[in-house]
Amino acid sequence: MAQQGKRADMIVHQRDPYNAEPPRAALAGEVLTAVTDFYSRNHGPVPQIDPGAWRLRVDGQVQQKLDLSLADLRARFAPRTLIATLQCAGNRRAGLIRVRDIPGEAPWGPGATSTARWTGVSLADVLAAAGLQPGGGGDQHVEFAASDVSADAEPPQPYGSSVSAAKAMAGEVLLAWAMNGQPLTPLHGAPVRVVVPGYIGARSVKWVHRVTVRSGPSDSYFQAVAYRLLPADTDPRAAVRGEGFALAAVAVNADILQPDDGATLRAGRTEVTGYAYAGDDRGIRRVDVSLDDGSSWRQAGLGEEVSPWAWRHWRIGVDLAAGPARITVRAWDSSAAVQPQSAAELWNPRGYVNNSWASINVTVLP
Ligand SMILES: Nc1nc2c(c(=O)[nH]1)N[C@H]1C(S)=C(S)[C@@H](COP(=O)(O)O)O[C@H]1N2
Ligand SMILES: [Mo]
Repeated sequence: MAQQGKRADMIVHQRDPYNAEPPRAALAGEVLTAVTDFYSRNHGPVPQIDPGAWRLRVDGQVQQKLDLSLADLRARFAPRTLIATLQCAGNRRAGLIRVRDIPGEAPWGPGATSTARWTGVSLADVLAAAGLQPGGGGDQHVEFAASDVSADAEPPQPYGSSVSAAKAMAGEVLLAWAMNGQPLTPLHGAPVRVVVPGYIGARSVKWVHRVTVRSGPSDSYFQAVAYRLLPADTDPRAAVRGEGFALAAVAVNADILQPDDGATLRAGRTEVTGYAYAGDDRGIRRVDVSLDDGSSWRQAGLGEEVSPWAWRHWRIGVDLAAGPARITVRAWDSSAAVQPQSAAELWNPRGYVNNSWASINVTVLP
C-alpha cells in the first residue's frame, strides 16, 4: 500500500520507518518539489503531535528560558519564508555501494534531495528573545531535540542534532510550520521542524520540541556517531563516538533527472535535464555534460537561482547516435570546487556525500 500523501511510484527503501525517494522525473521541471513527491527520511516512527498542545522549550546558555506555543511563535516573531533544498547525506549512496558494499544503509539514488518553500520564523529571532549568553570555550552550539524515538540509534533514543551557534544565529535557519504554503504534514515534521538551509538534511530536525544552547556539539547519536565522515579503513561498528568529522555544509553535487537511467531513446536530439546544488554560502556556477566519459565536456544552460539556498536546474540538448550511450554530468560551485570523478575517491564506511560525477546509461535506437 502506498504511503498516505505520497505519489504511488515512490521508491521505498524501507516501509517502517518510512524511507523513500521520488523517481528522477518527479524532480524535473519545477524548481519546487510537490509535498507528495518530496523524499522522506525517518529514523523512527512518525509521531502524531497535537499542534494545540505542542510547546517549544528554549534553554541552556540563555538569559531567559522560553516556553512557546505555536500561537506564541506566530504572534511574537516576524514570519519568514524562503526556498531551500534539503539533501540527505546519504543521497546517491547507491553509487558508493557499487564500489564496495555498505551493509545496513539504504541504497539511495539521486532522489534523496528535494526543494520546498518553507515558512516559519527565524531561529535567530527566537534565540535573540531568549538572550544568548556567550558559551565557555567559544565552541557554542545549538541543539535540537525531537519527539520521535529511533531504534536504529545505539542506544535507542529520540532524534536530535546540533549546529554551531554562528549558523543558528544566521537568519536563514527556520523554525518552520509550513511547506509550499501548506501546514507541515506529520511525515515532514508537523507541527514545527527546523530547516537548516545549506546543511545536510540530518540537521533539519523534524518534530522539534526543545532548543538548547550549549558548549560543544550535541551528544546525540545522530551528531556524535552517525552523520560523520569516517576514514575509509574504519569499521563503522567499531567506530568510537566522535570519530571522523560531523557533516554540515553540503558539498557541490549534481545528477541527471531526464532521461531516466536505462531509458530507450530514438537517435537524434535529446533534451537532458537535472539538478545541481552546493550548500551553505556557495552557489552553482557551471554544469558540464559529457558523452565520452569526461574526455570532453559541454556547458549546460543553468536555470534561475531562485534562492541562495536552492538547487539550480540545468538543461542541454545533445545529439545521440544509435547504440549504447552514457551521459555524465559534473557541477562547479562559486568556490571553484568541482565534483570528483569517481565514487572510489570518496568511499566512506557509512556511505555519505557521494558527490562524484553522475552518469546514466541509455539505449539509442536508430
Ligand atoms: N526528528 C527527526 N528529524 C529528522 C530526521 C528524523 O529521523 N527524525 N531525519 C533527518 C534526515 S537524515 C533528513 S535527510 C531529513 C529529511 O527530511 P524529510 O523527511 O522532510 O525529507 O530530516 C532530518 N530530520
Ligand atoms: Mo539524511
